Amino acid sequence: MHITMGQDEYEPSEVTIKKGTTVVFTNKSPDWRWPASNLHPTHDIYSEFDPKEPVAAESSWSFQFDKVGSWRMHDHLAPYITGTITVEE
Ligand SMILES: [Cu+2]
Repeated sequence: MHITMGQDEYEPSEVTIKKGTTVVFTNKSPDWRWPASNLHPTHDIYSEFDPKEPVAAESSWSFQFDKVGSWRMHDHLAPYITGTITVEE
């Protein structure tokens, strides 16, 4: 599964995956990106879903979703960019 981090949005911004799926977040914006669990700024709802550092332009960060649920996310450096990853059994 692949999500592009663009200038102003995730593409796609809503996805449904099976538990254990790895999602690759690729930064196609010219700026740093930082995908993370809500809530901003602590990312406590799914604290492992957080690269803990920025993702440079043209770079990627991968995360394996092992928890079933509907996980809202945002960009930590541009919190108006939001999305939802739903993880099913
Ligand atoms: Cu944040």
